[in-house]
Amino acid sequence: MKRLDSCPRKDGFRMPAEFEEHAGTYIIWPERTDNWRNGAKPAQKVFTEVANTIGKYEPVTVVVSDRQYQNARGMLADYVRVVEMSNDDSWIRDCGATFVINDKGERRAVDWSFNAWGGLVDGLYFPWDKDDRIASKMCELEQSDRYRLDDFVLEGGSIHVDGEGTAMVTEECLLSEGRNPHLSKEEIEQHLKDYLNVDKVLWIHEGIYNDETNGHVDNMANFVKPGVVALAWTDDVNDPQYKRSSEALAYLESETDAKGRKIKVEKIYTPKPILISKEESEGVDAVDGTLPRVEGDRLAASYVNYYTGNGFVAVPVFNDPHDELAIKKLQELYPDRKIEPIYAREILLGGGNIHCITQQVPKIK
Ligand code: KQY
Repeated sequence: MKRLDSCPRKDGFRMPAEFEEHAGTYIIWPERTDNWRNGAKPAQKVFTEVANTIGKYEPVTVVVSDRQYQNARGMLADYVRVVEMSNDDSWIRDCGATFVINDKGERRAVDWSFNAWGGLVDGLYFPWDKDDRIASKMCELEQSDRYRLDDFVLEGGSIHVDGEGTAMVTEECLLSEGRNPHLSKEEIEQHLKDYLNVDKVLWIHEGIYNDETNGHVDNMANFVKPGVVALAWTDDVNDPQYKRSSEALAYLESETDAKGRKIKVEKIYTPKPILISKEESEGVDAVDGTLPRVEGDRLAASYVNYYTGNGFVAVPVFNDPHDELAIKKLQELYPDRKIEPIYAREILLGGGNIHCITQQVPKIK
C-alpha cells in the first residue's frame, strides 16, 4: 500500500470518534515475559476474554508472533481472526494505525513514529522497531494507504477525538521530553490538527497518577459523545490523583469544544489504590532496559480505560467496591450499548488496560 506525503486535513480525511461505527478491532497477543508475569499465561487468558467478548459484536483480528501462533489460535474463539505479525509487545492502541475516513467511503491511516513511550529518555522497553512497523502491516491487511510521520512521535492512547473537530490530550504526555522535544506546543497542536483533521485541541494538564505512559489521556478522560467527557475522579483529597482530576475538571468545565459547546464532565470514580504484590512482582523477568515491576508500586488503575465498540462498552474491573458504581454510571452514559465488565488486573499489571490493547478500524460507507 502507498505511503502518502500529504496530510488528512488537506485530503479531506478525519479521525472518527471511537463511538462511531467500527469495521473491526485489532489486538496484539501478549508474550514478553519481562512485562507479563508467569510467562504471560495469565495475561493471555484475559486478552482471550477481551478478544472473544469484542468478537461477539464486531470482527476481531488478533496479531501474534509465530512463536505463539498455535497457542493463540487454540485459545481464541473460532470467530476471531488470527494473523502472524512480529511485535515487541501488545499495545496496539499505541503502535497501531490511527485510521481516518472521508465522506466518499474511503479509509486511510496515520502511521505515527512509535518509540515505546519515550525512547532513550524514559521509554519502557528497547528495542521497539517491530512495534513501529505494526501500523504499516495493519494497513496492508486493511488495504489502506498511510500517512507516515518519521519525525513525529505519538501513541494512539495519547489522543481522543469527538469526531466533530475536537481532540483531547494531556500536556504531561505530549510535551514530555521523550516524544517531540524539538517541537513547541503550538507545533505539536498543528500536527494534531493536520493529521486528525480537528480544529480544536483540549489540553488537560496531567493524566492518571503513576501512569508509565507519561499520563495518556485514554486512562484519564474520554468523549462519551460530542460535548460530554467521562473523567477519572476521586473525592480523596489525600490521594495524589485528587489534584490531577480537580485540575482537569476545572479546565474542561471552563472550555468549549470545536463547535462551541460547553463541555459537560461526568465523573467516573477510580478504584482504591491497587499495588503490585510480591508474587506479581516476582513473576516478571528482570531485563535491562525494561521498566521493572516492583512490589508495592501503585498501578495506574482507571475505569476510563474502557473500549467503545458496536453496541458495547468493554470496561476493566478490579474486584473493587467501585466496580459496580463504574458499571452503573457507564450504563447511564451509554444507554444503547451493553456494558461488558472484564476483570483486568492482569492487563493493568502490564501497564495499561482494555483501551490500550485495542485499536478500532472505523467503518466506511
Ligand atoms: O498504553 C499503555 N498504557 C501502554 C503501557 C505500556 C506498558 C509497557 N510496559
